[in-house]
Amino acid sequence: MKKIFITGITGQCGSYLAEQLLANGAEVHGIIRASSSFNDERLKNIYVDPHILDAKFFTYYGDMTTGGQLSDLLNEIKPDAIYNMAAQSHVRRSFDMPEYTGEVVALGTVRLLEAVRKAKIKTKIYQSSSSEMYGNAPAPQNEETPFYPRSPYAVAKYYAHRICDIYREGYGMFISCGIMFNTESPRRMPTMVTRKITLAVANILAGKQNKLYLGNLDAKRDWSFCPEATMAMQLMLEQDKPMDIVIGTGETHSVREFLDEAFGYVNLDWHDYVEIDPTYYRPTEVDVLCADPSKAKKVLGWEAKVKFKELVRIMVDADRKLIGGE
Ligand code: F7E
Repeated sequence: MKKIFITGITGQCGSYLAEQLLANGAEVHGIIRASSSFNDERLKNIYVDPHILDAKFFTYYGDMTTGGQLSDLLNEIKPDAIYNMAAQSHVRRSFDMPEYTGEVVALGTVRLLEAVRKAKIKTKIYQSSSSEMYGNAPAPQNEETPFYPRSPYAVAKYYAHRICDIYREGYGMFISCGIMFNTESPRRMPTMVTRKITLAVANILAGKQNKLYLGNLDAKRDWSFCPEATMAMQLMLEQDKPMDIVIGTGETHSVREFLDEAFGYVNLDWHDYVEIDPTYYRPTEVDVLCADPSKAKKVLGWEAKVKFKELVRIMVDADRKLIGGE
């Protein structure tokens, strides 16, 4: 049985990954940040009491801002594979918390790599890199496109991406980086633009909200369905050699188009509800992200099946069910 260690297991992608790995018979271990409020809502489908005999799911309190505990845990668990999904992943917020973002995203990654190196564990590592690292490099972006990070988050992800490359080459470690374009689902954080919109649609229909305040509607993103993207991550670690691979749909759509699709689906006109609040603008914005996922198709045989329209509908339907008042 494979033992897997996941950082960021309480996040959107981390929780799907844990579910899929458990379903495939793996033993899954993950760290959860200590907090006075519950932050493990996304794990409710897979939680089991660790005392039961055949328990295969274990969580520990831990944080990417402290290295010693990561070392202790890895020495104890000795995982066959590690998925580094932990991040302060909100780009706008990274401008308000640049130091903390660097601490978790950049230094957190090197702490993890050092813990593995010092423990001398033979393990495969998956690093969640981000398409934000491309900044305004012309679309479509692929593995050869140069990076121009434009936010504290993106530059921290860039550090993490490069340090993985250095450890891979310098120490012969198996580290694969998925350059992930935006991944969305009903588990998306409600402050990310897609979920903010689909929750607003549900709340408006239920008579609980009458305005939606947004920032830049012209930005274009390549939005894929998170549980499909997490399958690609697993395929990356099934390869014989480590590599970097772009994961996305190959389509790009603006925030405005997302509004058209989400509100149009329930016969509402978003112009009646949306107002612009400049506080949501970013000091430096990334205009167009669009994956060229040809390497993923060629090497992993992976291709996004859920495309834009279906994704929007999945999210609207889920939020209507959540909010009620259908
Ligand atoms: O913004 C615009 C905003 O916050 C998308 C993270 O997973 O993907 C994600 O980063 C676009 C931006 O995601 C609002 O200016 C307009 O252009 O949903 P988002 P993101 O910044 O693309 C990458 C790949 C990651 O790695 C990140 O971790 O939408 N926008 N109005 C808004 N965005 C937000 N959040 N809120 C608004 O009101």
